[in-house]
Amino acid sequence: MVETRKGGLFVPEPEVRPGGQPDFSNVKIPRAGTVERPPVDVDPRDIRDMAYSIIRVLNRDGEAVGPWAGTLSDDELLEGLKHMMTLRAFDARMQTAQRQGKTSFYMQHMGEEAVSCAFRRAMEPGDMNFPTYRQAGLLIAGGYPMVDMMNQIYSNEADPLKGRQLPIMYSSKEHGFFSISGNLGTQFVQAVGWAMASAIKSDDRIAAGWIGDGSTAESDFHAALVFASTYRAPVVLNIVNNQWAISTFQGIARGGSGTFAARGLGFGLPSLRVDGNDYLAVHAVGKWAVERARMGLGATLVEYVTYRVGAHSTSDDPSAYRPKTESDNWPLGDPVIRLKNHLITRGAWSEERHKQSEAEVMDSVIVAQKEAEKHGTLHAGGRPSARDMFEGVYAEMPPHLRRQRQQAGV
Ligand SMILES: Cc1ncc(C[n+]2csc(CCOP(=O)(O)OP(=O)(O)O)c2C)c(N)n1
Ligand SMILES: [Mg+2]
Repeated sequence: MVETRKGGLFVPEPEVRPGGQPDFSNVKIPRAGTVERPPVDVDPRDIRDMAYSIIRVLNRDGEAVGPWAGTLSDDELLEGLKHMMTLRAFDARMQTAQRQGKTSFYMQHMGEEAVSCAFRRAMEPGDMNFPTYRQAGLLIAGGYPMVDMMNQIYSNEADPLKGRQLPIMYSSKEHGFFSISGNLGTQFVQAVGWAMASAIKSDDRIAAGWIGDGSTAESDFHAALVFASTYRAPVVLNIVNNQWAISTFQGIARGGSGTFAARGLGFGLPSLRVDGNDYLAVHAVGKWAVERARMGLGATLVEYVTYRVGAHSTSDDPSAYRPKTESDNWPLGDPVIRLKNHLITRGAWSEERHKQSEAEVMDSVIVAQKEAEKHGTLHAGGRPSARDMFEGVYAEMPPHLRRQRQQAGV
């Protein structure tokens, strides 16, 4: 790792900055199919080396190989491809909508679609995700209506959250998607707490917590691991390592631990790393961890190795801090193209069908967008009533809020 010194202090630095030649030679990538698949009741002490490897299923020829292959049928894979393509088209339209002033803010998932889309398919109804803003794929793959997502983004009169959340901070209890909190790291402690409550009630529902590479530097991450490991909470703890935390590279939060997964070793947690751009690998590892949790065997820490291709948000310009062509050099490729190629190799898909499907998916997103825009956008059309801001917190409204509502005249 490159380091600078400030007096006696060592400061990790990214290998390359804008203008430099992208270099991922430090990312060690094992061949697909080479990492073992232990039984779910394995003793975590016997698989410590998995925190330093990467579980991969899809090889360079688009074949599914090794012990983690075989969890999904052709139809399930085609569905997964459609979910990822939908998320990508959704992102493209909403990014443009933000530039057109229809919403104040948007965050894309480009390059990371497999992580949330495939993981969602490893869960069961009743399980609960505690997501960040980078997991809208959980909703899309979980069948949540796109129109409702757009209504939320536009804060319009049909916004299910009535304008009370930042755009993209969705919430749907029915779809196992806990209200997104902008305060990163909270997702981990809340997921562990929810999972502990489920276990206390002898329920078999499990939780999944989500955190980014950068946010693992928050105290909440470490506190969550204490409770998750001590009480063997039925939770899957997902770290999405997309290499960047806005403009801060992953080496700062990772520090001397070698990998993010390795953070779990000191807690005695099974700690796996997986190719986050490999839909099949994400699904297989998700299934393994979910099953472990559901069987009462405790928490699993999973690091998804991926890359944030787009800007952090509509308020960010990555060309200020990383080479423009860095994403082209990312060695794990594009999750959509890799699954497409795999399906072609299986004889279940073709380039022509893919092109046609791309157009159909985009059409369905545009139809949803037109429907949502009938209910208004940020500066035009219907908006939530000011009265809504007084609702939804207290079962019985306390007197001071009633007074404020009267003063507001709503
Ligand atoms: C507790 C907290 N501190 C700081 C922020 C501001 N913030 C928003 S996103 C972000 C970067 C997060 O990076 P990472 O955890 O890697 O997630 P990614 O955006 O890459 O998915 C920061 C610092 C925040 N939202 N919450
Ligand atoms: Mg990140």
